[in-house]
Parts: sequence; structure tokens; C-alpha cells
Amino acid sequence: MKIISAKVIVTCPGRNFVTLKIETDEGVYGVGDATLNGRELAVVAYLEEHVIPCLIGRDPHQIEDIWQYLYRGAYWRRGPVTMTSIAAVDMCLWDIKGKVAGLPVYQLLGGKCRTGVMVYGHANGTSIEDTIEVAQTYKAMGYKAIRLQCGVPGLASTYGVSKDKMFYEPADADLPTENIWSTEAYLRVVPELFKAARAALGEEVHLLHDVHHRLTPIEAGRLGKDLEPYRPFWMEDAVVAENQDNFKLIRQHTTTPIAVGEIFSSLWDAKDLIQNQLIDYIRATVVHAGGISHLKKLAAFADIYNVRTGCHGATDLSPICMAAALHFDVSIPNFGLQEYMRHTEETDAVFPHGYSFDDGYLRVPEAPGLGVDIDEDLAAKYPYKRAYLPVNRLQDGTLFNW
Ligand code: GCO
Ligand code: MG
Repeated sequence: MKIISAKVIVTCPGRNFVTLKIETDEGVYGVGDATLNGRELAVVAYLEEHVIPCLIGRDPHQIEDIWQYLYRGAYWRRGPVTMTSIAAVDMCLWDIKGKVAGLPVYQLLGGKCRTGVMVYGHANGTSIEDTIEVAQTYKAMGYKAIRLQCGVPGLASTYGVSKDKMFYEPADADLPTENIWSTEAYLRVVPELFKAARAALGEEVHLLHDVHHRLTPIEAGRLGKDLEPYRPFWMEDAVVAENQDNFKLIRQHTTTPIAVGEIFSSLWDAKDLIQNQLIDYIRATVVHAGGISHLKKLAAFADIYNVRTGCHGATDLSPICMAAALHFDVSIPNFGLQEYMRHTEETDAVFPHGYSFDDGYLRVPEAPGLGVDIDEDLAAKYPYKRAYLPVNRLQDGTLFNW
């Protein structure tokens, strides 16, 4: 079997998605997500100019060899653009292998370790009361785990809070919008949110929160400690993960579980955090961390240290990534939780898929391959629209982390 062609499809059914499609001489094709939010066209160029020419004529069954060829062969290792491109190829090749074998990809990964993938939904609102009301809606829909984000009194807008309470799309403008941030105001409101949420939602539902890289280690330690009485499932991205010694300070002050890694692009970004047991959940996902092949290695390494997975699943990861993540999630022993932000109807129509939500769990597609496709005619109706994530400034104008 040979790869005879590959193309990159860019579509914007409400937000931008980049998809790689690899075709073979036997008529079987595979699809892979290649979306890197706000930097989409860098990946398009990397794939078109530097990856696709190397794929033509290769045997698509040699998934690991092609992975190594693209990783080692580039000389310039790692980085989000490279690893997203490699991930897209990897997804296509697993899709092809599954279709040829007549098996869903999870069977090729060792079979199911569980019947469904527990997911968390996003409840947000401008006030604590609004957020809890939305969380009640999620609970009524069957969600067993809910992320809580609320507006910060005195700030016009903040990460995780949208006008549409059930959908959130941060890449909202053709030049970055500017948000204003106050750590002091934020640290006052979050423990109040969790206190009210635990009282209203009961003891059983898992509650999560994303700090989105905004605290210093000692501030994160304090927030973790303040949240302990309400037993959060995790506190995510409490600090930036560049200087990873930061996490030691958090650990010294709180038993609130720590999740990190949605922007990690390989095992090497996570290795020290895992090996030193400074985190509890690793959020790297298929599209940004080198595909199913690389994420399997990362998860196996994490398992040795009792670190579980919590794959990123925001709307900027396409349904192709979600399908791939589900095959991965059901097949590993140390699965923790999967984020599920839900795509819009327009996006779901462009990417017909076989996964479905059922009582708090996503069920993995059973069709051969990944069980997801792209409707190219429909995709062509939604041309690319430049869109950026916001930037954040302190009240005195200093540029901060978003
Ligand atoms: C999450 C994330 C997202 C990111 C987005 C950036 O936890 O889901 O933090 O909301 O901000 O994916 O592209
Ligand atoms: Mg996050």
C-alpha cells in the first residue's frame, strides 16, 4: 500500500479548523486534525511545504517509522507547529490502518479498558449564581464532572466566561482583544464560587477549575488550600509551566490535585513534572502532542508515577481530535477525565462522527478507523477567517498571561 496524495483543508464553520487528508493507492484515506488555535496557517505551511512531499510513496502502515522520520528527520525537534503537523499525519495513518483492518482504532491500541469516557462540561456565568444555574443544567444533562468559571467583580471580562453560557469561544477577533486582570479580585471570588457550588450541587459531582496560567506559585498554593474544603477534582494551569520548579511550591501548600499540560507538545515538556510527582493529571492531547503514537508513550510513562490523563478538549480541537482522543482514552489504564466543550451544530455537520454523549460519558466510535470524517463540500462553504485569542493586561497596563 502507498500514499499517493495528501491535502490540507482549512474551514471556518464558526471557528477555524485545519484538517489533513491522506489518500492511498487502494482508495482508503485517513483524516487528521491539525488545528493550532490562532496560528493555523503556520501548520498549513509546515504540512504543505515540508511534510506532504516526504509522505508520497510511503507505506501508510509504517506509522512508527513515519513518525520517527518526521520527528528526527526534521532536525528541529518538538515545538507546537512541528508536533501538531506530526500529530495530523499520525491520526491519518491510524485511521487508514483501522479502515484496512476493519476495526475501530481502539482495538489496534489494545482494546477497551472501560465502557465509556467520563467527560467534564463547562459551566460559566458572569456571577456565582449564574454559574451555578448553568452547572445545574449540566448536572441535569447527566454530567458527572463540571468545570466552574465565573466573572470577577470589577473586571469587564475574563477567561472562561462567555456571553453564551453553554458555549465558549475565546478566539473572538481578527486582532487580539485586550482583557484587564486583577489577581486579588480573582482570589476573592473563586473560593466563594466553590463554596456555593458544593452547597448547591451536592457531594457527588466532580468540580473543576482552570486558572489559565494566572497565579504565582505561592498564590496558587493559597488558592489550592482555600478550595480544599470543597474537594475540587483538579486545579488546572495554576501557574505557567516554563520554570517547573514552581510546582514544588504549590505541592508544599495544598493537597488540591494539579492538572497541567494543554499547551505541552511532547513527553519532554511533562517528564520532570511527572517523575517528581508534582502533578496529578496530564492534559496533553492528541493534536498538539504528536498524535496517538506519542501520547501513548506519555501516558505509559505517567502511569508509573500514578499520574492520570485529562486530555484537553476545547472547541478549537476539531471533532477529528476528539474521536482520536476517545480511542486513546478507552485504551489506556491510567485515564482520568476528558474535557468535552461540545462543538456547534455547524462544526458537527462538517465533521460527521460516530461518538455520542450518554449520561456523563462519551462513547467511542465503533466504525473502522477513527470513526470521523470531513464533508469537504460543506467545509468549502466556510472560508478561513483570521482569529486571535485575547491578551491580558494588569490594571496598570502591564502585559500579563492570558
Ligand atoms: C481549556 C483551555 C482552552 C484554551 C484554548 C486555547 O481548558 O479548555 O484552557 O479554553 O484557552 O483551547 O486555544
Ligand atoms: Mg485550560
